Amino acid sequence: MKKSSGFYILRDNLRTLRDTLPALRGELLGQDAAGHSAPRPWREKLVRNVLPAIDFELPVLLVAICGGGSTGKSTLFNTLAGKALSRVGFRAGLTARVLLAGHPSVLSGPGVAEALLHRLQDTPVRWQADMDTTQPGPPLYASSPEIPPNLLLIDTPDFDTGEAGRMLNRERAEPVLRTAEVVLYVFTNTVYNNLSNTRFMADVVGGIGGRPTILVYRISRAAPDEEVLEHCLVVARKLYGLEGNGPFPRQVVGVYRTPESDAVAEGQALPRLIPLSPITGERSLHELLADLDVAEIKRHVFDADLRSIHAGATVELEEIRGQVEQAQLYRQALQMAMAQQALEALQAFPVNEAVALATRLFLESSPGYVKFLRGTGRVFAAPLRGLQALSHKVAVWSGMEEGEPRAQGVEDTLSQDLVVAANTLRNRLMDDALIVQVAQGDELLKTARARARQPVADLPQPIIELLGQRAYNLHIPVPQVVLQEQGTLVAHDWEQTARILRETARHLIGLPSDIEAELRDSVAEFRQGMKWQQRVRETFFASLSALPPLLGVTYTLLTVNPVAGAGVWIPLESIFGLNDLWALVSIPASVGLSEQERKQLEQMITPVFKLWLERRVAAIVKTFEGTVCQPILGALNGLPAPDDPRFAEVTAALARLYSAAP
Ligand SMILES: Nc1nc2c(ncn2[C@@H]2O[C@H](COP(=O)(O)OP(=O)(O)O)[C@@H](O)[C@H]2O)c(=O)[nH]1
Ligand SMILES: [Mg+2]
Repeated sequence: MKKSSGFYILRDNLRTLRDTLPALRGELLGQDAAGHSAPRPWREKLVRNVLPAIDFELPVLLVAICGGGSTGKSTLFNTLAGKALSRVGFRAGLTARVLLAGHPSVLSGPGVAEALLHRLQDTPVRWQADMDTTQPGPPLYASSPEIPPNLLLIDTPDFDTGEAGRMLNRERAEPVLRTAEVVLYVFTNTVYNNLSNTRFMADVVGGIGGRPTILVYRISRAAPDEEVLEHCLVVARKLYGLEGNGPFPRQVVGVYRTPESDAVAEGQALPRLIPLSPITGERSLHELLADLDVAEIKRHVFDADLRSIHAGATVELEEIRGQVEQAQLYRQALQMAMAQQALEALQAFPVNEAVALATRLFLESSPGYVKFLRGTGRVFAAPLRGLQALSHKVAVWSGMEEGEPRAQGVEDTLSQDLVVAANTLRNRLMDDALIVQVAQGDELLKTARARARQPVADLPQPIIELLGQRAYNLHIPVPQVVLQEQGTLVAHDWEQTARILRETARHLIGLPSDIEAELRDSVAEFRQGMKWQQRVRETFFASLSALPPLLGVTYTLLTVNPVAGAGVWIPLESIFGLNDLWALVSIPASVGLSEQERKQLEQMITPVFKLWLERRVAAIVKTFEGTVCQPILGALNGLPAPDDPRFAEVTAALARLYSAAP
């Protein structure tokens, strides 16, 4: 049973290669394109040569009995089958066609025989009577429980019988002999040294990398074993083209002698096979056949095919993996492009609300503020009401509450900017490479470099273009499936997208309520961290209350070195993996903040602003994903991921194929 497990491993590995790689390729190119692509030579070999001999529920070997005319092949065949399936007789060339016999569990229908003999012209037909074998025709098959289940036994026409000047039977026998995985060579004392026969046999057995052979030598009982063995050695070495003296070639797996017997000729007895040589041991032919290691023999027979399958499949696996990794890189670049485009759209967006929220939260938690208000006498006895009043004022700035009517213009500008950004994004997607700007240390840059370092044949590589000291343009090649979607991109429905973007713009204005709790925590944290000397002076709050309406914001991408000045620089590097991204919140000089106050303002605003921006960019990216980028994302989502378990399966299948076929 241990031996058959080797067969199942081989079979399953080959099935994995047959099914999994084309499946991955199909998902990668789209089934249509994959269906039209040229078949790979390694797959042709696998499907046409190797699998027909292996893709069975049970391990089966094709064992062909062959030899010259009237050597007793059919008699041996019948003996092993335990049935008179093949017609025997003294007439040379009596067997005129191929006859297969197998255990009923293997040969219940023509399927297995057909598959194993797929290289023959005719499909096998069921055997009816022993006379059938004397008439030319398609191969016959019959079942017999006596035959070991691990093999299909084949009786073949003589290869040395002539008829009308042609080796007619040889033509009938040769294809099946070349298909056979084990050869049982029967020869008699009269022909053992026959040059023509051994030449033909050498050609046949040596044909597929030297197939295993069992020798059956019919010779008089009078001949001593040593001499019989000597003859067999001569035949064996000739079969495998070995010169001079030496041991049996390793391909010879058994040697038997069978005595001439009138009882056999008269049909009164079965031929007796006597094991010779240590190779055979004491095993009967039946035992030896049942003992054959199917997987090992198949690996041996198909060695050349398995090697080229291994090589071809390895190349294809690497190609597919390369394409999948490239698609992954493209996906990441697309995320970045969407985020960048979202930021562009937000540039004209008033940041006041974010700053206003920060201010409000800060003030609400400030005992100093209460003191300040008290000092001015404004909230003398009613600090709470005063706080509420200020909250309202801030809320109005931020657009959370209706105060002065909010400028309709903001919404229009924003939705206009969003349409422009969406269009720019769409145009970027139509290019033959997706170009994104990144800074030194960006994850995407690292991934692109890694991909460029391991180029895959025929696959365009990412191009890394140095823009400035720390900035790069990445040209990310467009995956095949995305190229196929470019037609859909051209046909984009802008009216619908504009509608969705307008809706998005409406929701972007105002503060998302869910971030307030998060912000409150960060303000509390900020306060706790403040030292006595840094305690905010009351005047700071006074200035803050006048600040928000005066603030403006600009974003600067890839700014190398923000210079301190009238503005507040907010690093945004944690957002969407964008590096070296800064937002410059400009503060008019008239506000008159001291350096310390500016610093405090910066500390206060930074978390609010980051969160504010993050939520907005995320909302816009989501809209892009649902509109302009939708066809591309749909195509990308159908692709295998780099960590798809099937890659590991194929890799393991290849490793097991290789370790056994080094
Ligand atoms: N004397 C003798 N005759 C045999 C022996 N084996 C087969 N025969 C006879 O030889 C003739 C040819 O045998 P067959 O099995 O048809 O040979 P094939 O042409 O190789 O298939 C038949 O009449 C057999 O009965 C044997 O061991 N001794
Ligand atoms: Mg015969």
